[in-house]
Amino acid sequence: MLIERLKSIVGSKGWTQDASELEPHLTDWRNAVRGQTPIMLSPASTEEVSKLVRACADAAVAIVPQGGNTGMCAGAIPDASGKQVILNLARMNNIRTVDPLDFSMVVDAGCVLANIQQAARQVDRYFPLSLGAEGSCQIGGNISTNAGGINVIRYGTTRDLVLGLEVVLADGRIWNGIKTLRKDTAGYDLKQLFIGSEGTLGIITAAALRLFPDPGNATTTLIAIKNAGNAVPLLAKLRTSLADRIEAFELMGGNTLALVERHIPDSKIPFEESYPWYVLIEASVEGSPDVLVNALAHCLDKGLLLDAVVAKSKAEAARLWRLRHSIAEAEKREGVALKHDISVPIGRMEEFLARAEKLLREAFPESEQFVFGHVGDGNLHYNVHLQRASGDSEYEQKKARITALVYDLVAEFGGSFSAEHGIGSLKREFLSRYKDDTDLQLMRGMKKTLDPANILNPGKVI
Ligand code: FAD
Ligand code: 2HG
Ligand code: ZN
Repeated sequence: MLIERLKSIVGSKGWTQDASELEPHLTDWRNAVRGQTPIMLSPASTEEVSKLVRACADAAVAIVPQGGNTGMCAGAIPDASGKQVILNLARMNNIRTVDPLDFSMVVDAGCVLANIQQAARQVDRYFPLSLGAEGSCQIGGNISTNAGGINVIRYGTTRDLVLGLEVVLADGRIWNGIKTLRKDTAGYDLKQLFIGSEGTLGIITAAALRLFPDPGNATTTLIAIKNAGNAVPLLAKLRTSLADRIEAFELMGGNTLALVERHIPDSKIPFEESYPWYVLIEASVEGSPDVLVNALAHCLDKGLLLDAVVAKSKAEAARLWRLRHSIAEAEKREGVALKHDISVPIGRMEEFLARAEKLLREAFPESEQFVFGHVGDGNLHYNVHLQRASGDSEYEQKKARITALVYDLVAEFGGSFSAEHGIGSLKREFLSRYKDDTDLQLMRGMKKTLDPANILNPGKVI
């Protein structure tokens, strides 16, 4: 009965029950989780989303919002019960308005991130959110996970780029918070509740986004460094010398880039010799490239860097960025990586890395760390590979102990066990372990208020 009602709301183009069409929507990008669903709904408008949610609320059936399904914590995958419906936003992909004078645009939630960047560029504006999955992730998914990516150091996380939202609430009401105001202190800032809530408090159907002047052709440089600790003073020096015009500052372990060379065709680290660590930077120094060259020379003199390659063309820059953006894919091809998307205070990064390495070497000598990430934001992907030498249960136990070791150390350093990927279903147990009781009580209270019947993405986050 409900299924027929849902089908009639979206019409024949808006649903599927076909097993092969459903297949890619039932498992996450990492193939860590597999779920089941009776139907996937693909509404074409906010009104359709509203009617679908009302119908599901009437029948007390759970809804799992899904964007590009590139999330790292399986938040967009239904559980195994076969009862939760998937609500996929892909058909809601209109750029509603782009206003270069207001430095803003309004887009449907299902717009693919790369298309949004392109639409901004067409009017000489810049939307800075950028990450490896930008060709397939959707802005609704980015907002729901408060995605980070490579440009946070200059422009902030997704939260800082959202001016307004339109959200369908758990009872089907449409909350219209689409505004492009920079200043608005009239009451609580409700949009903040939905940003980073991973589909558990409402379904985002549209967003007003903040645009920036196009920084033009930035200069891309790959720098070799001796140890990860040098990245921090290197960044400090470059930020001051370049008047903060660093757009991206990404750290990559030598073994991590070697993994990319091994698995990704036509990828090559552009140095004659191998170095222990690399930093990829993007600096908007168009018109005054000497500033960068001089700053790099100074860092060389101070022993902060070993070697550097400045991209001489857009194609060369793209090849360097391809190395960085292929890491997740290379790790996937290599096999199971224990992912730890952590953040620690930037000033204590070196100390954290030294302690973590020592603890892991002593307790799990057979493990290897693949460390990379957005070091300028204090956010590292501290991924650990463990050969499956032992039986299944021993292997699983070891994985859990490694994760506990990393997260306990992160907690000791006052960091976060989830810097930019969210909680989804994969990190729920850690939320209750590492969050304060008052945090958890407030979060549960919000969930109860906004979704009292628990139909929005149950089993995720909280
Ligand atoms: P999905 O995976 O479909 O969904 C993610 C969560 O949001 C789920 O809980 C889902 O229910 C919810 N959701 C989706 N759409 C909506 C909506 N409209 N309303 C309400 N809830 C919704 N992340 C980073 O932060 N930084 C990176 O650098 C980064 N790099 C990546 C590189 C690769 C190669 C890959 C595969 C992923 C990467 N990610 C990164 C993970 C990142 O979270 C996602 O790529 C992206 O933000 C998720 O968007 P999505 O549309 O795929 O969302
Ligand atoms: C990245 O920065 C993504 O490339 C993915 O956040 C991180 O695969 C990972 O661990
Ligand atoms: Zn990342």
